[in-house]
Amino acid sequence: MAVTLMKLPYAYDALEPFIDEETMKFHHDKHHQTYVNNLNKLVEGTELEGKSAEEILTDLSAVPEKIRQGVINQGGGVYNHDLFWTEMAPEGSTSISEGVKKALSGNFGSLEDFKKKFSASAAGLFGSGWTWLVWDGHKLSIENTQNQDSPVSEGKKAILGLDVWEHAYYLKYQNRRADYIDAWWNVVNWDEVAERLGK
Ligand code: MN3
Repeated sequence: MAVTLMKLPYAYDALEPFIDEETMKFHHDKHHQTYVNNLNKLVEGTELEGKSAEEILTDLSAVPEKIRQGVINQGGGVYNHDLFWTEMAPEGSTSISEGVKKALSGNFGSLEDFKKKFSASAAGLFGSGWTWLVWDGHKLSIENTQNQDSPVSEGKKAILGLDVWEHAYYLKYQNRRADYIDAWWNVVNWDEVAERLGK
């Protein structure tokens, strides 16, 4: 079966006023859909057809060289956005567990320090890309990736991801990426972070 566009787990306006409805509609229905369509086109007729974006990205050496960069871009666009929608929730609907607090404090000093470091990393990313909290099997760290490059391709597990492409915020925040990042913290799905940390 071809890769399909994930359904949003909430309404388009559920993340207002932090992430606006119009941005959500364009971002999910247009941008994400395009990655889905393009990935399906790329893998059609290859042995990758029928695999999930995550499966494909986890083993890039199995991707024919001719389509590899395309698959990194389009497959990353599918997988990263699936994660992004899941990692957000309406304001106040989730809370930070003691376990998550402890894990983040242990690695970054305190929860506030973690947020500061993550935000600074996202604000400092030049061009288009993502900021991640990742688990490499030994420790948690914050890292940026360019374009749609995904931590899963480096054998890392994404715990939390923030899309800092301009399409993620430009309609509401224009050039004010820092304001978008500050607002986004209000809609982080901490239950999902706990779930991913626990595994
Ligand atoms: Mn995006």
